[in-house]
Amino acid sequence: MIKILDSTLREGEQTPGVYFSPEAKLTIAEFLDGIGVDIIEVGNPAVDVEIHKSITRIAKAGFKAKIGAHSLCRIDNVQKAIDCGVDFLGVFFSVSTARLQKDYDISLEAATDKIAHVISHAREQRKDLLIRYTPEDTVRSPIENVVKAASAAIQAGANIISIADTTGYTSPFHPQRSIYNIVKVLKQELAQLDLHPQIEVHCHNDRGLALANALDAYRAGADIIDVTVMGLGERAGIVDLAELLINLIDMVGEQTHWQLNYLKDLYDFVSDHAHIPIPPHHPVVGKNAFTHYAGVHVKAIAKDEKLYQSLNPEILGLKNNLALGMQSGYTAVELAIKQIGREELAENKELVANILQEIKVIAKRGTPIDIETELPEIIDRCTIKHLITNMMSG
Ligand code: HCA
Ligand code: CU
Repeated sequence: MIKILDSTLREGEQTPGVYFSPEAKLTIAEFLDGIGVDIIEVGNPAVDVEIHKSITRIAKAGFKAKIGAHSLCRIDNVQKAIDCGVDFLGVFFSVSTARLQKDYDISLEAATDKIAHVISHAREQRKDLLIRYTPEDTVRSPIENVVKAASAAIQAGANIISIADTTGYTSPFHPQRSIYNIVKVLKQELAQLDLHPQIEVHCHNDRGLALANALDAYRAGADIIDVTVMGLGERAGIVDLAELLINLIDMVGEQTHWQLNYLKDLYDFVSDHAHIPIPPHHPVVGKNAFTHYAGVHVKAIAKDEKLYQSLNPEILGLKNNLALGMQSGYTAVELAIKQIGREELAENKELVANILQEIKVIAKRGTPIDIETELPEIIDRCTIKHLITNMMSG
């Protein structure tokens, strides 16, 4: 079964301006654990003492999920992570030609020795630790460098190799840049050395293809996929948790264990604490994700919601709903009137038509019309007008 690593508390906190307090971090971890995420990457303890404390606290909280720390490829950093009592350690060090030359100024051999040295240190201390090695910017690195570094890491004790698309470079539609091929080739090359690590993928969204690439990697046999809530992360972020799960439930071909009904509350919580609104049209958890608006749509879904919905909102603990505005038709007004408990008025065709006309005028202000608070006022105004007109004509 595919595993999910959520990095909202690590990669997500690398979104400019985002800070999650220790309490918020614990609540987010609780939600993620409830959803059934396999690994929660909480942060890098070397960044700040508060992060160190949060990782330690979450690692001790007794979650089902494995709790992880992120670390530079340095003994002192790795030691800090181990001291937090984590189940999972992620060590990253790039072996791309450009990075080795321009950033680190070391040879591939020296890099490989360093990776092996740091990972052996971690392994010696904790036999049960899940250790991931990420050759950062994997997808723009020569495959021979990746194989060399990955095999050294595995021999030193790493269980997982992560293919990082650090800059959102891969594409399912570009054979030379497909993560599908990279997963296949890396697995093959390592298998030839009799090495069989779990393969993880970390896809950035710079080209808007993070989700497509993650699913492409899944098809190629990746074992673990990285996500964040709202796709938060550096620059354009990474794969969005809700979007990934909603696609995987159709792809895995067996019953999944994910509790999707927690997603909406988790997203609202993260959005509040990150001070980043969820776009209304965001798939799955956006305010409009199950809202029907135009006349033709509302008329059809009144008969069968599947006519304009391929997802079932109930699996998310949600319901579909209506919007009112310029695009609305008669049925929407009837349904909205019933929704606020004024069924008796829905029979009055002339009144409903007047309400629709008024809604179309109000819609020109360009913001949504709230059914619960505004519709009653609109009804009152129209009812009075309606009475006056009837009195005058009577
Ligand atoms: C980073 C870069 C990283 C690392 C991923 C990993 C990436 O912010 O440190 O360690 O698995 O995108 O390559 O997020
Ligand atoms: Cu990243």
